Amino acid sequence: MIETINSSSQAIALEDKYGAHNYHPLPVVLSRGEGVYLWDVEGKKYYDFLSAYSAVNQGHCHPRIKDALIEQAGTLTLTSRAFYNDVLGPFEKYITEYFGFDKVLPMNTGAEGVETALKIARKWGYERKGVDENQAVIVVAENNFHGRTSTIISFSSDGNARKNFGPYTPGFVKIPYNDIAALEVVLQDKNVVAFLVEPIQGEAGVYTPAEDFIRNASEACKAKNVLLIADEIQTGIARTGSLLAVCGNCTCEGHCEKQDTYTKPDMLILGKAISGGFYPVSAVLADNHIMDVIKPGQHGSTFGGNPLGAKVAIAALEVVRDEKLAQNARKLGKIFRERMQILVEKYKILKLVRGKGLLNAVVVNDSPDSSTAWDMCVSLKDNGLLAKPTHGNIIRFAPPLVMTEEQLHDCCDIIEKVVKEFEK
Ligand code: IF1
Repeated sequence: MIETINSSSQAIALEDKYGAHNYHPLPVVLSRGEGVYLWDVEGKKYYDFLSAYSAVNQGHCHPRIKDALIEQAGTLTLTSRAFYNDVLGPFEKYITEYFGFDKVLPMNTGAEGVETALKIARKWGYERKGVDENQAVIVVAENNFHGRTSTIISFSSDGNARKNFGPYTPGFVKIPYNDIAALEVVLQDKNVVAFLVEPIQGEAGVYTPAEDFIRNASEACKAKNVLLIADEIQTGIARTGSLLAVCGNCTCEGHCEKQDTYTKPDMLILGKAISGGFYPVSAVLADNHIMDVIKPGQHGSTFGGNPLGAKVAIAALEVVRDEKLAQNARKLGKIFRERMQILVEKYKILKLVRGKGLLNAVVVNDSPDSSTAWDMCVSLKDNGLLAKPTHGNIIRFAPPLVMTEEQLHDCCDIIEKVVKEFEK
């Protein structure tokens, strides 16, 4: 029998009993979403300040993306790549022009996108750079987050994400994030084929590097014939106030390659918001000299490039451009950090605020082992705002990018009220 959910506690009990315990959710059970709002089973309304980890930048249930999904769902959903379909080609043209690359390889989840990029980089290393078989090395940053496959957790710094999942995939070296000198040292190894990096580290607590970090990393890699792979699964699609974090200070919602601000990675990994939260779609973008190392039978996925996901992704990207979400994220992000900075100065319980666009974090002035940030998030929830702590004492604030200025001020008032409560 399928149970009808009448209360939050009933839903929580079901998940607790029948679901694997691989998450520790905030005790709220959501049943509806629209724009920046979510509603729980009891009908209480919340501002969403997580955006499904930046997957719903366009807001919940965006009508334009919903229409695209419904129309395609009644037409053709999946063919596999054993045959062509009439949506994939137009999607591939659209997304490659949108981001300025020759080709795209479509997958489903973010982790699959990362795996795809790692495989392409290794193959490129052997076939184009001339690295000896099985000797390829990929450089990653400490405290990275790139997903949860066996290979990806092999180079994680997070003990909890790694422990007892070995043996680990070899071929990765770790350097401190935001450390060009350390990068230059490891690039001396001629077996290095790529540097995989988040332009801002999300999971690490929205750790923003020096302004010129990606630019300098790109130049260092170029000098050694090493591929720069940007994981923009979380930072991309207007989240940080530009179409991509690698766009730097450019606020246009499209591919413009303004030389003074844009750093073009050799491979770009996208996921999450390229489908606006409707359907898992991820993508790896690269130019021909890299992407062409992949031949039939060497990589793929049953669902990757399916017409339903492709239609949804086109609509989701159109929304980003037409609604000028990068500009809005930039404008609102500034206001948010200004308002949080006032709180940081006024209340001892807050240590600092950092971030870019609408990807921000507030560090709570307590030990990472304390429950303060969690308790604050529970109180925020009670006051109608949903956010989630990370690394114990950090609260990430990432609302949908369709938020208005008035709504943002309303949210900052809620946060201030809760901070005041905890100051006592
Ligand atoms: C979870 C954080 C966010 C990502 C980057 C790849 C992936 C992610 C830069 C993999 C995924 C997620 C997954 C999520 C928690 C989460 C997260 F808290 F870990 F840092 F977003 F803030 N690269 N990030 O951020 O994408 O395979 O999940 O589609 O529950 O594990 P995926």
